[in-house]
Amino acid sequence: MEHASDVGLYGLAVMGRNLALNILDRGFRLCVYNRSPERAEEFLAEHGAAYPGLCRAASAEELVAALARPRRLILMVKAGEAVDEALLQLLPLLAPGDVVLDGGNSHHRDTERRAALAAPRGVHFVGLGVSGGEEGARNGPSLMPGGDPAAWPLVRPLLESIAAKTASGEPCVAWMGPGGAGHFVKMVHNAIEYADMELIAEAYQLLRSYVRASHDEMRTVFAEWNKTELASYLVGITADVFGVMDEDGEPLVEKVLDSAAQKGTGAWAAEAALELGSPAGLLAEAVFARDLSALKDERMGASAVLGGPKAAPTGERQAMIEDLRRALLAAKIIAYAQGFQLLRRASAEWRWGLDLASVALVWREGCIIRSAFLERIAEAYRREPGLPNLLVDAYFKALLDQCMPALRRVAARAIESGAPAPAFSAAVAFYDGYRSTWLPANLLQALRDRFGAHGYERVDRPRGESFHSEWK
Ligand code: NBP
Repeated sequence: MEHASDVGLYGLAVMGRNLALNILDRGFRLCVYNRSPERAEEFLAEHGAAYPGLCRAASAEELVAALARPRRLILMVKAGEAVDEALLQLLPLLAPGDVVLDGGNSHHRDTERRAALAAPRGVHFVGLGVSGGEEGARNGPSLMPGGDPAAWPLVRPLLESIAAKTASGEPCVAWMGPGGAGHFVKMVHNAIEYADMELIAEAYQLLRSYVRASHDEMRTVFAEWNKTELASYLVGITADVFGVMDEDGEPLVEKVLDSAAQKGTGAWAAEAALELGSPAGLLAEAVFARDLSALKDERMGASAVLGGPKAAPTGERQAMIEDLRRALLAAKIIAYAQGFQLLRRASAEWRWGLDLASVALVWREGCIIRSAFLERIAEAYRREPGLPNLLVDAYFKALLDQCMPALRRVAARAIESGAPAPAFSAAVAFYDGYRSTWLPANLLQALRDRFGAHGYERVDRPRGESFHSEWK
């Protein structure tokens, strides 16, 4: 087994197992290791015969000894302490020039801390964003590597080989940047995924409650929307979900408890947006909407106490469905605009030099937010790499001109009829805020100066000059 393997994989839960098969299918010799030996034993028993290039290590020492140098070792363990424990175990065994890639959903700051731990040994630590769930890992994920740039040439052939490919054969992987850039981009991907899903859920709620569409109709509506600018993996699988019936013939989705979970990356993105001062209310609302849904028992109690409108809005059905399609498209553009604005802020703050066109291209296939729409985002950043916000790109501005009136109607109808649509509402608020030449922040500044002598700038003086007044 000595030095026989091209790649090592540490961690054989759902993602690790699927990634292992993907790596083997691309012709790499792979050595696998898992903390509990049963998982690795089972994996070898199941797949050893089909893949002669597969071997199993019984310890971290054996895993490291099995790898050709410079070693390429992917960690696919639970994000958090497990990554630290695995890295501390491996570091003393590794040599200068070896590369460790953390394929989990780690926080970008943890990645930077770990890279600093690995650097004195000459070991390159790469934060590798992996998207697409188990299906992506198996058939080709979207990959977002970042960290020590010296590692890129060493891992590029492997990552390009296992990544998802576009229709024209381009691999959905690109070097994101130094430090925690790869994991930060993956975190923003997840925040956009949360927003995409919440907007779809709000459209479903309104189709159900005020268009009173049947599940069969909703399946058709989403399948039709999937042929428009909304064409995407998530819209496609939404149509599928409406077509699945429970044993009693009722739509299965209605049997699912309305209490959503979250694993943390969406919340991290909202925290990063707050930290960097990058307005991302829609992305944050998508996380809070899950948190609110999880208060199921409290909501049940409050529904008996708090009043609100009951009447469903009326209107012509087809016109309302088309309004919902346009509202979904406009709000989706705004969600992506907030996500890319956050990436731009982070890149400027930490000097990552993120190529936003390249980020959009990497998400075109393999990941959960994959869609044709991302090609348009890439084009926008190719046209103008310094674009301040996607909303002002000519292509997206034209779509927003067509769709914003519908988004306003949908958000207003939702509010009037008492249907919570926080993401649609946040989308309108961001759009209007971003296009305002004047916001009431002058009063905020005056109040801050009144109670805390924070100072303020004046409209009739150059920026940067601070004034203080007696407001009493
Ligand atoms: P899990 O996140 O469920 O982690 C299980 C793996 O971590 C097992 O191999 C387990 O070993 C190992 N592990 C743990 Br727990 N503690 C350990 C420790 N102290 N030392 C060494 N190994 C330890 O696996 P997953 O769902 O395959 O996800 C892997 C990573 O990929 C996570 O960061 C996840 O967030 C990310 N991710 C997941 C998805 C998805 O769809 N599931 C998508 C994208 C990214 P054991 O067998 O001995 O317990």
